[in-house]
Amino acid sequence: MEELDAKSKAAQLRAMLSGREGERHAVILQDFPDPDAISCGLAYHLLAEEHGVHAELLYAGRISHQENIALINLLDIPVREWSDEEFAKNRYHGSVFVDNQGSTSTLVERLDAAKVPVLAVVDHHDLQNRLEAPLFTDIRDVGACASIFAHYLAEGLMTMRTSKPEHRRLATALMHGIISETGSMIRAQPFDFTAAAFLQPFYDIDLLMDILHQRRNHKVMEVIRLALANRVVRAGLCLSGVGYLRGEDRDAIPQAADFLLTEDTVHTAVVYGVVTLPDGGECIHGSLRTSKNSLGPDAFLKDVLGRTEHGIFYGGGKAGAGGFEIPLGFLSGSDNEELAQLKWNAFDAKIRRKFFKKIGMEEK
Ligand SMILES: [Mn+2]
Repeated sequence: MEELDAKSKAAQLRAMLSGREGERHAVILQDFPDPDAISCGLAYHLLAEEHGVHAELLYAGRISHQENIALINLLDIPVREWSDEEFAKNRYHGSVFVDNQGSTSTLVERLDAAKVPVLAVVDHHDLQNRLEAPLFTDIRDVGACASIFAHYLAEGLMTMRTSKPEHRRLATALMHGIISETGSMIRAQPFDFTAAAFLQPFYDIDLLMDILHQRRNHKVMEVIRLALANRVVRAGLCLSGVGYLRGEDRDAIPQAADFLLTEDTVHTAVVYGVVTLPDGGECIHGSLRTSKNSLGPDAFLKDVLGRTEHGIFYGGGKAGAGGFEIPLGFLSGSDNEELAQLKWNAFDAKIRRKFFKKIGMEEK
């Protein structure tokens, strides 16, 4: 059944791409792209190229995780930060969302405003209903989005050759996406394993090692230290607020959550902080990691945090992991130290209260 379905999706994607020669597509990654998203973007870029379509990988936030920077540099992946002129002058014929459905990208409204139609969505998160009727949709409950693209390749959407450096780089990127997204295959499903088996003859072992063995920088170590010091654990739920962070250090948050989850009494770790955005605004970013099978991060975060006045959920997730973003709006901006501290204390207390209330462990 899975195979049949995969076949029809690959064929549908081919049909969507054919006859579009000369078009330019915007591949939208989440604001803080991870290896899964980046590798999917690269896969679409190369698949599109086969059909004479030029696809550009764009994101609105920042790439800061040392592993991701190494991935982009070592594999020469053409990804760049979105800039203001981007959607003007009918630059793009369509947009493509990979590893997200628009709910973790601030580019959706800008694409709407520029009347760029959504062509395709390929994702493995729960259905978000954020995007209007794409021509092609492939949303599956699998370990990594990169596995979906690997299956397209296995289905012959593009003939992979070990003699082609760009194909080896793509296989390496997708393999890295699968490894990092599935906790080194521990959370992988059969679909992810068959994807990895297909990629194996093509990926570059030395490059993959280089990307995986990036060391943590000082700031990440510092955020982990703060997360450790500030953590509160109740009934297996560990919460930790790390205060204010620069945009470029935002990826320290999921790394701190990964680390807090390694404590033996903890089944779920949530780390959050106030991140300064490029436009000077502020936004609370949080990451959830769980090893508890009965806890679905998507439903849990939606339930705990609710939604904005526009009906958009503050958070969401997939098996084992989730994230949330709460814009501070009017309360954004640099304040004097005292006001900044008051502001942090209020948000920190509010978030802790909401999470602990959900598990029946309200703070006194
Ligand atoms: Mn993913």
